[in-house]
Amino acid sequence: MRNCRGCSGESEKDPYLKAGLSKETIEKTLKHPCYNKNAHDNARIHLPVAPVCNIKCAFCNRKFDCQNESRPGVTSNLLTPEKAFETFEYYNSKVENLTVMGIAGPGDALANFEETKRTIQLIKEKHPDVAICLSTNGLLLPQYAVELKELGITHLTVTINAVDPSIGEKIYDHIDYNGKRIVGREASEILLHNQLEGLEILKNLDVMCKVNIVAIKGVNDFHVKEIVEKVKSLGVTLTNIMSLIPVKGTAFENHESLTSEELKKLRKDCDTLVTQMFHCRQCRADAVGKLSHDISQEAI
Ligand code: CLF
Ligand code: SF4
Repeated sequence: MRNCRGCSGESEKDPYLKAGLSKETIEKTLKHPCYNKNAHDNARIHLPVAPVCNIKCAFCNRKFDCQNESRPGVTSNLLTPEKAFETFEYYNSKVENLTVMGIAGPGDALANFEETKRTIQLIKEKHPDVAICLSTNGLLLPQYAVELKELGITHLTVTINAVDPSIGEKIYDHIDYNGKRIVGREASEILLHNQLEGLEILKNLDVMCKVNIVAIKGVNDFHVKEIVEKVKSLGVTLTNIMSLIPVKGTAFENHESLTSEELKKLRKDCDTLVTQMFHCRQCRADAVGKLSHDISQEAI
């Protein structure tokens, strides 16, 4: 049975929740350390099963993890779905309160759909209570949104860095779509169209959606509020603004980042529209543990 904002009572207590979620998804959201800042004692694990990416962000160096949801300049080891399942089992026996499994790269979760799907199936079958969380650039979201819901995902992040293709074309070099490489304004238009259509489909599918935004000084930072307003109109109740961290070997390698004060101000300004994440750690694609204490590189 689906709960509305009024009858669940939870959304009023916690603005991180969106209307129309089932009781089960609300419970999983309350135990999700990214979606609920109070869930700091809950842990998440990222399973890096998605190596390929189907777009090219100008700030991304593909030697490293996807920057739209990860710490720049970090490389994660790749896993097959079976190995990922073993890894989950291992950490689940060692880490308390492991309530979320996320796929956040190192490329795009949906550009590697078979691996993503198999991994979800393996975890879901044995651990139905674990929240399944994905992050994506959204290019393939309209194609897979319904299937993702059927597979049991409860949380999904789409990174949207522009809702105006004339700004988007400065951020996205190309997309690989339907067997073709598309560049320039057209690439940005298709990407945006699919990101918004994907969110529209998920609006009524009992999936808690978040939008990540990489703010780039002088390129899209002045446009972030418009992005937040647009996704709000599609039912998104949580956004996560991150500052670009320039990476060597990219067009933005010498670009100035937002200062922490500028980022805080941007988040505060946008917080009046949609609840903002202030506690993102820009994790690795193979992160494990609480947000405040990543143990992926520790021997346990
Ligand atoms: Fe991972 Fe992302 Fe799911 Fe969280 S991270 S896929 S929503 S389980 Fe969280 Fe890490 Fe920030 Fe991402 S702190 S980078 S927002
Ligand atoms: Fe890189 Fe992620 Fe952009 Fe793909 S979506 S190009 S992996 S930052």
